[in-house]
Amino acid sequence: MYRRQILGAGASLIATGAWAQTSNQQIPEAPLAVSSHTQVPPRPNQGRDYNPVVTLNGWSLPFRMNGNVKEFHLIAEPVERELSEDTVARLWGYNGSSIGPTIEAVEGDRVRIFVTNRLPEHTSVHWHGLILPSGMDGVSGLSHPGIPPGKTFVYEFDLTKSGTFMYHPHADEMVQMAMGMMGLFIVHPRDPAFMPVDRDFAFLLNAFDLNPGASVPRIMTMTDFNLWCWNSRMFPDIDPLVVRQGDRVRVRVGNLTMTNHPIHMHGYDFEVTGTDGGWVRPGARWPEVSIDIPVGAMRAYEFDAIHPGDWAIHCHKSHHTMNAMGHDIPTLIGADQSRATSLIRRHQRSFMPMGSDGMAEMGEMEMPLPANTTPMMTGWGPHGPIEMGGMFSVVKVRPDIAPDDYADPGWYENPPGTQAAEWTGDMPDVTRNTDPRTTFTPRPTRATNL
Ligand SMILES: [Cu+2]
Repeated sequence: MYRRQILGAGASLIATGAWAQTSNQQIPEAPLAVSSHTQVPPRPNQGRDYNPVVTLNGWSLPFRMNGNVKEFHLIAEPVERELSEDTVARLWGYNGSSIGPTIEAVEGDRVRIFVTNRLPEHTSVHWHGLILPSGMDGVSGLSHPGIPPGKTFVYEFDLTKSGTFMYHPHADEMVQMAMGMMGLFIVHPRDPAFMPVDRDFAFLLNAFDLNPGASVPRIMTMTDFNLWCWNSRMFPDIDPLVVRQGDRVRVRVGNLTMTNHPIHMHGYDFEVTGTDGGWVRPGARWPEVSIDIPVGAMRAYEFDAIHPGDWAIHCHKSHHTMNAMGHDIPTLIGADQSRATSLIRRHQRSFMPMGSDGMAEMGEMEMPLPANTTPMMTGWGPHGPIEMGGMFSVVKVRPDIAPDDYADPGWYENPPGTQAAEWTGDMPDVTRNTDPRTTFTPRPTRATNL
């Protein structure tokens, strides 16, 4: 049935002339995702050579060469996605996954992308940031009619520049993006010597409003989402960014949520080298340790991975490194809950008062949770609970990693004398400043013993 549908759609496209030169060929296969773990793509064995990107907890869409044209096949369809090992969401995506597979091609390529719609409503694909003919821009109703359910449309254009781009529907956009429809589109430079890197990571920031126990996101939410994801995956199950010490590393981040995300990486300063508008010239780059990713924008940054260790990388909005949480809970820091606890326990014996001393206990406690949700603060490191969630992962830099190895090397062992530890000597007197006015510290005099 499905094969008949796509052949039928292909025949109608031939009639328009858009696909005339390949009319005797079938639409390329549409591979499906089988896993929520990072699948490192192989180097291309046809077409121009490039160094593939590593899509965190994602994959790259295989293509075929048809003459000089690189052909891909996307299928827009309902998917099931493990947002974490404890939370499965019923989303809409592409080729079995949300986010959809990353499309990788090379500057100068001509691409032909078949899009089959298996959703219950029409869709379209907008190629965010790419320079292309107006009729290929994927705004339903404006660029072309929406792709009806069961039909296949074909997009075809030349890739005129390299860079970091993305794709998403421009049809019933609020619903289709809230349901997880989006993917990365990476165009590699034609000249492999242009800004080469050893490791090239990519992820999209996306968010869902999914109540604990539910599996279909609420689609009407404007800003108060409760699950903050990278590539439809959240901590503690976002794969680490595994790096060999000394590698030149690029990280590409795009934002398809409804708020900005300051992405902060520990251990390094880095330079912003690209946006979805293009590459930043060397003289215009500046150092950062956090890079704000505005809504609907992409950034690429680079660094030389000279410092070994386990380095946190996360959104700096602290509510975005949390999993499902109620936002209406009162602050109980300093509150005496003993009387309320005894009253509540008359009706619910297992009631546990929490929050009087802060929320860190949430990170250690293994409380019974409803099915299909992930703890708000979670994850265990080598030294205890990490108390994070959502948009958090770890950059793992190690000297002894093979060039194409991305397997998790485990936790970093800090060399002796390089880890903070308890002070067990005498405690000096603590100086307190009780004067609300600015206090000037006198310059040290020459007599000060250096
Ligand atoms: Cu954020």
